[in-house]
Amino acid sequence: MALREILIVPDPRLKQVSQTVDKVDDALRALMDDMLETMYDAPGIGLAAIQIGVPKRVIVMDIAGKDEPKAPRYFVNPEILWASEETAPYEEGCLSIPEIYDEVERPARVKLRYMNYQGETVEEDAEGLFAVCIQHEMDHLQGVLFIDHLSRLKREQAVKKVKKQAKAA
Ligand code: K1U
Ligand code: ZN
Repeated sequence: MALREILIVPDPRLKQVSQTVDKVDDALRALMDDMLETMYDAPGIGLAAIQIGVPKRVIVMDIAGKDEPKAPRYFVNPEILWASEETAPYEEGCLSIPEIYDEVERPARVKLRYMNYQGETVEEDAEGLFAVCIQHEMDHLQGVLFIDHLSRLKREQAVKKVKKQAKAA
């Protein structure tokens, strides 16, 4: 397993649309292992492959609380089959947009289909933080960042702040 570098805005690779995965094989599992290690190290609760520069439709996640055992999850070629009309707000963050947090409104519940670490197709309902995180990560697969859901002013301010942090580092 290896730690990978997380891309930071305004890296243009973050705007790429990721490609469908053909099959879950050992090479893909090695990528998912690296992603999980990188996510835990950051630390974060989710990571899309494009955030480490790999344009594949792959997501890792662990939304277990800090006093709970680790609960890694893997999503290959995730699809949203259904989204609730009811929405819910959540103060989101992103490892590619360090130190910026803002409220995003998304469907409160979604029904998903994806392939897991073993390559099995799974259908599952998501709500709460799971629903927020999977929608945030699936946006990454389309080249969409949570700041794209904010006003142009807030988005530009966020990118400016991140650029300033990078210069100061
Ligand atoms: O960059 C990412 O996509 C990961 C992102 C996921 C996310 C967080 C909040 C709402 C939606 C999606 C993060 O993990 S940001 C860091 C974070 O939320 C966190 C870090 C340490 C402990 C708990 C949370
Ligand atoms: Zn993100």
